[in-house]
Amino acid sequence: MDFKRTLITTALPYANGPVHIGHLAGVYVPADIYARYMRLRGQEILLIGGSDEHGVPITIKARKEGVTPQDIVDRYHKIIKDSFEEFGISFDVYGRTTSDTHRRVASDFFRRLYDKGEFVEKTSLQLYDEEAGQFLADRYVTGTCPHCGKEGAYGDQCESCGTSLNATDLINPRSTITGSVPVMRETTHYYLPLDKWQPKLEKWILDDHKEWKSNVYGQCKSWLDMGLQPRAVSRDLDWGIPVPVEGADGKVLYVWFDAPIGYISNTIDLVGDDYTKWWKDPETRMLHFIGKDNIVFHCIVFPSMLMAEGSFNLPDNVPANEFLNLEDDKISTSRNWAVWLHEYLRDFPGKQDVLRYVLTANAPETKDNNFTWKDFQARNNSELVAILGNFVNRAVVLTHKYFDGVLPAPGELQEEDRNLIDEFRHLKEEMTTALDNFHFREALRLAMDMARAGNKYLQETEPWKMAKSDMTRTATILYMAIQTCANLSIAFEPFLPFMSEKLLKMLNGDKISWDMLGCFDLVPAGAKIGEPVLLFEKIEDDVIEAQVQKLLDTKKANELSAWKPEPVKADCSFDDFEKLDIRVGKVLECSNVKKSKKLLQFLIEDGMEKRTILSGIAASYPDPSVLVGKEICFIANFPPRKMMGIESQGMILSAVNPDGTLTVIAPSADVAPGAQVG
Ligand code: B3M
Ligand code: ZN
Repeated sequence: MDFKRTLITTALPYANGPVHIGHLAGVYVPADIYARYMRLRGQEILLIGGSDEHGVPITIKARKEGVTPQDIVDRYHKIIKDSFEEFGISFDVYGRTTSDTHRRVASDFFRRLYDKGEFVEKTSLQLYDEEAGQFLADRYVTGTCPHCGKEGAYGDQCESCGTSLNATDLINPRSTITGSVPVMRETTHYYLPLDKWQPKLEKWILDDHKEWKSNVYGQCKSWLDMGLQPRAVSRDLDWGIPVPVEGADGKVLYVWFDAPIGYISNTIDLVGDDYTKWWKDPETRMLHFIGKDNIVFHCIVFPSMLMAEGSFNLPDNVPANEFLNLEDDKISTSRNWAVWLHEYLRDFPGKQDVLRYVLTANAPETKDNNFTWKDFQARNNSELVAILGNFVNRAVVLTHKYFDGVLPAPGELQEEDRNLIDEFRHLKEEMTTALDNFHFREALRLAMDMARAGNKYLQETEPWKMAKSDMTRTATILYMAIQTCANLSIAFEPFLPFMSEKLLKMLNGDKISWDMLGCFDLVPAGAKIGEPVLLFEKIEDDVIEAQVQKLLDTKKANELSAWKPEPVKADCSFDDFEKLDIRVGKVLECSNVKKSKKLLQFLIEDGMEKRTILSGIAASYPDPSVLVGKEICFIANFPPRKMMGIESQGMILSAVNPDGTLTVIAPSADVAPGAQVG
């Protein structure tokens, strides 16, 4: 490592909702793993986080709820900050972009570029909502994507194909405030001429950073190949940091201009004037942890801002991840299709590490990946419990059983002992390379291989048998097993910090470092080993089923809210209607038709005689007896029809529900059976 210190930034989540597993897997868990790893290596680092509290998503949410944007960001900033903390994301600072520091820093930054003449002012036609009396930037407008043709693209980005858009690019634009069709109106904005920085960016990324992840490098290359355009960095909105220039009343900084400056402001909030060491010293390297939808902003736009300013470092790497899906469906805040961190912490208290483990083992590092509750359960039960937890438990329990919990001195090492040490040194080397290259899935797998090696060692050496004949050898084996536990507390610390702390406590250890990993004299002979504590516990089926049910309920609620009634059919004359004889009848009997999944057989009192009617509604009435005694409506003059060998004399009327189930239509008060409906 030829740098002195590392500044690690994490994308600032919009404070318009809580964070979910997609955010965690894409950004915060990997950043935290890396930060913890760096700390173990004794590196000087800062992990910077904070909420992004400007931008249209926040004002839209506020408008929907009838509260102020400040109310929204206060609420979610607290939820997000608290849940990150409880989850063990080890931020050195978690700030917010509505802070005084940030307002000042972002404002000064803009002003510096303005004074240097780095902006161009351009007057253009923009979409304007006459009903709302407001320009429609970014997410205030939706329409058809000009690239992929999908409806529902936003004015700043099409979520379907990922293309970044200008609001005026949209086909058939509509205001998301009023739903009206916007008109064009003139307005003036400040533009950062990205094209000016194109040659520098090309050299910096395409020539000098070929080591970047291929998804990141590829996206940058395609942007650069298309040719960069000037980008507006102000907006006509009333929520944001005012443009600090005379005559710019009613204009605020574009959220993507102020948000990355938040990394700087949050550093200043933490270390004051010392921030220059983190941002301007060429021996400091900067890493941006982000999701793939933020690549262009962190690799092209923000670096252009930094180049235009002139005194800041550029990022050294931007290890962006792809997306995580949930149960094979795209995670979505607006559709509530997510596992929310604060809810997870409530439903699974003390199980932070389980989620951290699953999200890392399944991290969307090179392609989109999928989270399922079944996989979550399986990884807990058959990996954390059965491999890691089981090994530590056996080592500690046996040490208590044979040596009263006092670590014995080892005898002479034998081949199996030396193999174990070799294997750990080898795995450590591989792990170090994986971590240095941001391959966290791989690094975690290697850490798990260490636990596997521990189990294999116990399986081979069988101390429970050895104790019957050779206590010296048993002492060596358990000495080795406890050293293995100590190694595991180091190897897993970046991934499972809560487990690591518990384990370290059991071993009565305190300080750990990456240098210590691979050493087999970490716990001294004679040390007292604490009582065995279960590190992981089995997760039962009913717990998982409850989570799956919650998602099924969400799916149902979404279907319901997306449901639209069928369009009205072509005209029907009154004469046509009169031909139908609709009547009220009373259900005397109702039961399933044998060998049919669909049909119910009704016996109806129709005022004249009794009639049998078959109806294909069995799936909606698992217990048909609930219909007995009810009055229903039926068509009395359909010609009789045979189904499953039974003659049906009419048709029961039912309503089709949004989820496809059927509900039998009944009169609103008692009606004499046989009465006509009309
Ligand atoms: N708030 C976008 C997002 O959450 C944005 C990130 C800002 S990082 C400076 O995807
Ligand atoms: Zn598109």
